[in-house]
Amino acid sequence: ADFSGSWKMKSSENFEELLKALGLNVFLRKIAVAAASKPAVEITQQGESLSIQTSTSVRTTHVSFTVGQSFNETTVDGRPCTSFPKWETDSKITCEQTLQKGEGPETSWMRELTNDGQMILTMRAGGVVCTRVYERD
Ligand code: R13
Repeated sequence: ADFSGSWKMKSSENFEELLKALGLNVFLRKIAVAAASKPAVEITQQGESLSIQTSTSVRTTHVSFTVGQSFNETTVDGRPCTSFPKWETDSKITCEQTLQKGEGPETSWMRELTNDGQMILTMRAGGVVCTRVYERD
C-alpha cells in the first residue's frame, strides 16, 4: 500500500483522553487539542521507507523510518522513545514505542489505509485508544 500524499483530518475521537492518560495537565491539553484539530500530514513513501511530517500551529513533528527497523521518535506528549514499525497487513503499520527513560503508560500507533482511500491513525496510551480519520487533501 502507498501512504504517500497530503492528508487532512476528518474526525478524531479520544485525543484529549489520550493526552490525559499521558499525564498532561489541562492547560497543555487544551492547547494541544485545539492545535491538533487542524493538522496537515505529508507522507512520502518509497517501498518500505516512509517519511511523515505532521504540522500544527504549535508543534510539528517529522519521522522517517523503514518498516521492520527500529527508529527514534517521540511519543505524542514529546518524550523520546524507540519505535518498532511492522506490517500488520499490507495496508497497516503498527508501531510499538519504548520510552528511552523514565516510566509511563505503554504507547503505540497504527496507520491503516482503507479500501476507500482513507487513512486511520490509532494511538494508544495505556488502555486509552484515540482514533483519527484522515482523507487525502
Ligand atoms: C504543546 C506543548 C506541550 C506538548 C504538546 C504535545 C502535542 C501537541 C502539542 C503540545 C500537539 C500534537 C498533535 C498531534 C497530532 C497527531 C496526528 C505536551 C509537548 C505544544 C501544547 C499539537 C496532530 O494526528 O498525527
